[in-house]
Amino acid sequence: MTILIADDDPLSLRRLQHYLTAWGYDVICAGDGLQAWNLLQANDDLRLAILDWQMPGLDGVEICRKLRTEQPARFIYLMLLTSKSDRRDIAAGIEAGADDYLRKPLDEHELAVRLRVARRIVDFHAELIKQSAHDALTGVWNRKAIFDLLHKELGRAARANAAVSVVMADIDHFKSINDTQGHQGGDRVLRDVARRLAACLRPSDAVGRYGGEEFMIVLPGCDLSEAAGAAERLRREIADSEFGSVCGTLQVTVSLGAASSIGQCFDAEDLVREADAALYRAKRGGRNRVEL
Ligand code: GH3
Ligand code: MG
Ligand code: MG
Ligand code: MG
Repeated sequence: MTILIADDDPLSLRRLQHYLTAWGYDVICAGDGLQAWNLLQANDDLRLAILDWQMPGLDGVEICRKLRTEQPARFIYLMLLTSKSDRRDIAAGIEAGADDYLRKPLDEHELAVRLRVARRIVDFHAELIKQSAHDALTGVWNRKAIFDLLHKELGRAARANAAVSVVMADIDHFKSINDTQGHQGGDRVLRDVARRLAACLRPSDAVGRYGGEEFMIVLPGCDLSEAAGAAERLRREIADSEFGSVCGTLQVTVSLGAASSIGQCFDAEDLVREADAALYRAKRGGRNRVEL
């Protein structure tokens, strides 16, 4: 975990850095408030910052207030570092958006226990974020998360004049799998299919559960023929696998439809609609196949 620390007093900064690195944290240092602000903007995945109250340019309280008002949806745990002990000052710091404060001169034990509180909240938040983006049954991205990802990739691709492809994959005759295996057996097949699809993809690709037994795969940088190749690889992986069930092994197949954004200004919904139409053709054409 990375912590941003900001203090205009080099000695105090070095002391804080010393403790934190000794406890295994990665530390980013800022020597004044403006530098701290710029580092906060450049590293939007920072989850914890310790900011000296009094710094030239932008002070710690101003940073807290600016972050909370300008980026209210951003999660970051903020600790103020201060020699102020007046209760009204402390309350003002917390009112500005700080989560906690540390008194100067820094006490090692107090730092350790307050950091423990911070970690509990930061880790809990990270777990909530993770759960809210993943499908509980299969562990792949959920529908909202995979759509968000597609929006992001399309934006990036438009700026870089690159392609993004979408593959929709739907398990064939899944209702009869449920009918013969029971709902729990069907769930197991869903989990296995998701795992195998994910294992077949490159790290830059992503798979999400679009609905019931339908998966959406986002392939950044892939044109339509590369997407067709990827979809065929996925089809074969599922068709060639043996799926465990209570009564021996089970054959499962998927039908897939692919569409690509290249050369056209598709928005996410259009692209998914295209891929869905191709999937429909794959079903009509006999299932266990890929259509474009
Ligand atoms: P096709 O080849 O045309 O896709 O036929 P199908 O039977 O796969 O498609 P259909 O849409 O008719 O049925 C999908 C079934 O998936 C119906 C629904 O009960 C089941 N299903 C949806 N979500 C879940 C789930 O989370 N667990 C289980 N076990 N079944 C689910
Ligand atoms: Mg200072
Ligand atoms: Mg189906
Ligand atoms: Mg379906």
